Amino acid sequence: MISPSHRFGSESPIHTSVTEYHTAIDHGSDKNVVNADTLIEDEYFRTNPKPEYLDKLVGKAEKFLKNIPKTCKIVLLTSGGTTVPLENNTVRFIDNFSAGTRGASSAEQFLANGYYVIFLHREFSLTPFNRQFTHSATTQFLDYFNEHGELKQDFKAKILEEKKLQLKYQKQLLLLPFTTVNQYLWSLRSIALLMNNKNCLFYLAAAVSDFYVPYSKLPQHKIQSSNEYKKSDYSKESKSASSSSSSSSSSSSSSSSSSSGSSSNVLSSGKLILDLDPVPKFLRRLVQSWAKSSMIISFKLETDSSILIKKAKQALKNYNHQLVIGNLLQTRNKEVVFVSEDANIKEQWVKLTADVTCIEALIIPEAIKRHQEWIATQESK
Ligand code: 9Z3
Repeated sequence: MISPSHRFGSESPIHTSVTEYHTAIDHGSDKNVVNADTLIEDEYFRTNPKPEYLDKLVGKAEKFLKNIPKTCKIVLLTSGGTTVPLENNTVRFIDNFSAGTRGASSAEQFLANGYYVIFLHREFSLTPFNRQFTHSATTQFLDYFNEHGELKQDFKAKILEEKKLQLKYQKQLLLLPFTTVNQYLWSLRSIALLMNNKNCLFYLAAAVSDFYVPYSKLPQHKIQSSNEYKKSDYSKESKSASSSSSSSSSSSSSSSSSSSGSSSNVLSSGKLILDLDPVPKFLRRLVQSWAKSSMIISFKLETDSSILIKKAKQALKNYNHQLVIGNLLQTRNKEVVFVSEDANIKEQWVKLTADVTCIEALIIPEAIKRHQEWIATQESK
């Protein structure tokens, strides 16, 4: 890790991929356990802690939004996959597939079309203008430079091209990070509440987990494999450690994977059983309350082509928003399908052509056209 004195850049960045130790609680106690059946969207925020850095993130969003002229269009664009930590001091987590290509490339297109962009993205995933250089399978960072530290001629033209764009749009773009699904949800809600008007568009390309471990069931420490360290030994040791420590943090029985109320259970065979809760349906809350005056575009990701359109239609019916863009994992870079709330409009496939090699260059103009049409219908109401 780079120490603060060696950090590049002036402003201190928000880091989302670190554990927030202050939120560790005693999961050995049944009083913290929340019944998943009764967990609705609002209860989620009561029972899953607000990220420590959230106020700072919201402050950045407020400052960015304050400087945007009233008539300008703004998009909140989400990108990358969310993680689901299995432990509070997170060693293991479940991840959702997404490199962030769709999001980063879409952001570039929105900027080119005059939109202001809040880019809520998975920390360290692809970002606009950098994306072609930072995650290359063939070129590592230092490969861009010669032995004198100068940029190699081969890369100069492309880097300059992207650098110019980055500078051109720097005032139009705000990058905000998330890592866990909890951080994503808190950030989405907070930013949505600031953007609830018809000039704002929500373009939800992030791959958000459908399952998670509620905070009330999250083991504090690394889940122990039963073979290498028995729970009874662990409890004994951790009790004596906590009684000799001045800290009031509760480490006595919470860390074991098999403690009461925990989401994970290591069987005597060594198998790990995970018990995940469904993530409450936030899209409904976004559409009906947080950003009810804005247009919302969600993405539907499937791997089975026979259910894609059906699932996209189902999402529209369930959440009542304006547009679902469906895509298959296997062909997501080549084609997508627009499924709209208007039953009279048939699904519209958008596919790469011989002269357009970036699918987002086709998706975004169509999305913007629909946003304009939607604004016009809102104004005529
Ligand atoms: C998408 O479907 C995105 O297009 C991809 C982009 C994740 C496929 P990459 O970042 O991939 O270019 O590598 N995003 C939405 C995925 C998602 O979680 N959708 C939920 C669902 O399908 C609804 S919010 O149920």
